[in-house]
Amino acid sequence: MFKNDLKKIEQRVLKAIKAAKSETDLEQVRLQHLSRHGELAVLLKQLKDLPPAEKKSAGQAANAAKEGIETALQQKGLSFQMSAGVTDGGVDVTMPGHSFLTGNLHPSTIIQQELEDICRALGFRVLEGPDIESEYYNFTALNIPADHPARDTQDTFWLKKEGQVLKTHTSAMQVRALEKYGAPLRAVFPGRCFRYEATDASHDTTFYQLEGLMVDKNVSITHLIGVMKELLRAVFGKDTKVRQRPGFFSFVEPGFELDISCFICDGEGCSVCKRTGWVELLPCGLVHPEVIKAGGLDPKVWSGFAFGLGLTRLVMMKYGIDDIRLLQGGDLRFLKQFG
Ligand code: FA5
Repeated sequence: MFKNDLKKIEQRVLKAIKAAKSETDLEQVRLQHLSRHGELAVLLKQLKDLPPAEKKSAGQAANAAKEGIETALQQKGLSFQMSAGVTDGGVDVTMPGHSFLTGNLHPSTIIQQELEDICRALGFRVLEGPDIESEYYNFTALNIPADHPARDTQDTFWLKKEGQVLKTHTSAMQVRALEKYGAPLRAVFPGRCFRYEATDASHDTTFYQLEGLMVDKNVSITHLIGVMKELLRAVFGKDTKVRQRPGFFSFVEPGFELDISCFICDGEGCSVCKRTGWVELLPCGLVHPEVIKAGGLDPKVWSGFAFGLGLTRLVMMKYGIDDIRLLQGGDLRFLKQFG
């Protein structure tokens, strides 16, 4: 009996809600059916007099009916508000929202962070150096003699202030780090480098390198090759085709150039690899005793390896970017594809 009455009232109220043509109508329905003296309230008062066996399920049915009615009221109310917004100059809630321009990381930053994580896992600490560097740390401390062509204005942006340059390579951090932390040391220095040179598909005047330096007792080429292989495998997710050639840098002895097979053309030859199929990526070698000395350490006790990874070139290989200049071009259509 109770449930039958409840059902009838519920149907009546839902019908009235449906038929309401305005918010005033809706309010009328609310007052008439749902106020303290409305028929629903009157019926609910009978709940307490029901036999105990019926009370529980009757109570549940009453709650469900109340919830159904409240939801219907809310929805109908919302539909009035929405159509009012569309027609009376208020907020049109059916309009698509404004899209906000959100930034994303630059591909070089993404790869730099990835490399930093890999190096940390190999026990290297990450250090940063200044962009404006002294001639001493950039050249002299690295055993680069005063008449070395690398100091030539062709390659270096000299600053007006005597003895100051825009860092030409991250190797400039080697002696700074040795002076500060001593040995044993395992550190990487990501950083921006600047060179006064003509640009092409694989050369820019500003680019990034990631330098690695390990100084300890009895460090050998085996350590160097092991770390290089691990680094490349972690970056590319597979063994990468590499070739090793002798390379000359005043601050390493012996020195090597580690090239990787060009990812842009699959080693076939393109403008990025200058038709050779190989990209110069990872020059490295054993730290020259003069550098160890400049760092305040005894080269008879300490030895080490260093590498200077071409981070920007690595970004090109990883993402298949065939012109380095795109990376600094500031074109959002290009930059938005990453991150
Ligand atoms: C150096 O800068 C040495 N400091 C590397 C080094 C470190 C050797 C430690 C030994 C031990 P290099 O000038 O070859 O070397 O540059 C290193 C890498 O930086 C290159 O292989 C290349 O990947 C990248 N690179 C050099 N010049 C440019 C440029 N203009 N634009 C983009 N990438 C460049």
